[in-house]
Amino acid sequence: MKALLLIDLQIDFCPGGALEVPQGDQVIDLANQLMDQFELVVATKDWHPADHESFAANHLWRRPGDVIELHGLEQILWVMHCVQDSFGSQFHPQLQTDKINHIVYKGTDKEIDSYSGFFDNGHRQATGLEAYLRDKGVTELYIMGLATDYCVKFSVLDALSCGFETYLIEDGCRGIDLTPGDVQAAMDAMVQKGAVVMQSEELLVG
Ligand code: VGL
Ligand code: ZN
Repeated sequence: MKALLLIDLQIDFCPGGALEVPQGDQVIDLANQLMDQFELVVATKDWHPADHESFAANHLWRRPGDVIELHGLEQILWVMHCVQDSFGSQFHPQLQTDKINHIVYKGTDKEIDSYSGFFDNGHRQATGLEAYLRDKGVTELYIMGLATDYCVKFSVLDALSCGFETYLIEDGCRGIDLTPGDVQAAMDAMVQKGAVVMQSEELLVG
């Protein structure tokens, strides 16, 4: 059984959003097309409380991009984004959400960030995504979304360590590249751990 996993296709990660990923909106149409090719579609939502400690605004004198130690983990500070129930936390308005079977919420604990859709950044708590996929009999995961160098990367790495056959749909992803080269390094890291990089057309033809 195969499933499509859409990572964080939310307004805040698209141009005009709080934490915009360049060209993030360009993958929405692709997601809509790909969803028709899958029996099971799961989407993640970055879903932070307003007092989340990954937000620079919640630390005196800190600015976005600063790196701090947060409860024992290195943490990049971000602008406030994807606050639970806020406008920016919604899926991109063009995303055909009726085709999504299940939504996984992550980053809900204010003390720890969660780039991956599977576990928080300290691997302390599971989101329930792995259990859900196993229950559905999923063995192959096709992953796309935002952002390549954060939430896509860590979701792919966790998918691999959970034992899923993991495909990264490259043209369905866009990255932040906070430091130029981050996206390439993320791609290399995913491939090195066993992810298969592919293009959407390989799923759309035929
Ligand atoms: C993300 C930074 C902070 C992402 C989420 O979706 O890649 N990046 N929160
Ligand atoms: Zn976040």
